[in-house]
Amino acid sequence: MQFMAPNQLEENLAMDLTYSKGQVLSSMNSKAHNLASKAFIENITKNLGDPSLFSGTAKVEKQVIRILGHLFDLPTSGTGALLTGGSEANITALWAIRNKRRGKFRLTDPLEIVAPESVHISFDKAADLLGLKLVKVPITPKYQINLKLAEDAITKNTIAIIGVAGTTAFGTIDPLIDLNTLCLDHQFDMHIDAAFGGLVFPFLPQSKETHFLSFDLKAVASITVDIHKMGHVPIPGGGLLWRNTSYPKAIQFTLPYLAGMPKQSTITGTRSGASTIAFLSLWNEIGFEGYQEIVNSCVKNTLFLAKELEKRGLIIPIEPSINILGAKTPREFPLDVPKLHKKLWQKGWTTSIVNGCLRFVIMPPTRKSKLEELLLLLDQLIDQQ
Ligand code: 0PR
Repeated sequence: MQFMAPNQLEENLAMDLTYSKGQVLSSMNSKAHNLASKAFIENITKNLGDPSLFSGTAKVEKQVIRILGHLFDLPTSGTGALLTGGSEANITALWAIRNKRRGKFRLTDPLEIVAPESVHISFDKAADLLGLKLVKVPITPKYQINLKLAEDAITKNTIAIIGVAGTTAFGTIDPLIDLNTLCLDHQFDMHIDAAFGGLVFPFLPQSKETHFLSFDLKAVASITVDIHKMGHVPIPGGGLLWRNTSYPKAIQFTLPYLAGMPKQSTITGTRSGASTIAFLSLWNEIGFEGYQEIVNSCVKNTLFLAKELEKRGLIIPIEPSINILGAKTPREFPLDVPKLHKKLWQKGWTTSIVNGCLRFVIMPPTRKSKLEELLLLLDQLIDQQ
């Protein structure tokens, strides 16, 4: 039986946009580094779900956890897992915190998580799946959690606070040191969603001093850090780091029918090791300095775009600290944000609209020369009005 005309598959795939041109500015994923793609393709059948068959790949996962952990001062007692992405990592993190903490509560107590309004939708999914109440706290004009309101939102049923390092909207980072103090005062956990920012902030100058994205903050139970975003490996690749083994143990299942009776603390059973291997081979090749170079060039290009947009009369409400930028059009501007967004898409440039701003995510294929092309197009669009 044939479900499609023979050439339909090619036709359908030809409809997709591609990252390599550097015109996709709406995505946190991008074209993977060539070295990572090569390693990925060579290892597509590796399964982290069966460590007795793939004991070498299991070792690679441990090494990747150590590398990622090193960026955030993960203690030697720390551990982690490589997952499908930030959503799975965030859901898994809350699953572990819920199971670890729920013993102290009656079954009927609705357990609560306090989070900034800026959190990714994966926390709404996690709360729904895990039967948790997600209490969202308003954010400040700088797009960070409002600390006073966060404190007010805490109840006797609160089990954790979420901090975001690199918000989906504008790449901002919550005041982690203050959130840590709040958590220590009330004796509950903190989870940091650094799905995007986790492989950005550690490579910026003075990052540790400014942001303290680190397990040195004693309330931090876990950190999400994706390798398929700023890690430049093919999808799917997410990472979750845990301060110690008590968290994965709280969600641990033994597989008695597999050789070696492996224990799993992950949602999925079969788990591709390809992106994990791709990350290690890329890291072995380019290392900390290589990542630093990529990150700093993305951030430099973002600041260049911000400055040029401002020159053209657009408003940048939040000074970008990483490679995500939001821009507004003032009332008198010839094009409003939805119109600009639409016209750019028609010309093959994808952006998104967040909080009334045109949002640009500047990934490695979008070089400065590409941004100059975009600015030229913008000038033409303005002239045409
Ligand atoms: N945490 C943060 C801070 C995120 O920004 C995202 C994804 C996640 C968690 C979830 O990660 P996964 O998508 O890996 O599960 N943020 C992007 C977003 O929702 C994901 C994305 C990527 C969307 C590429 C579109 C796209 O083309 O905007």
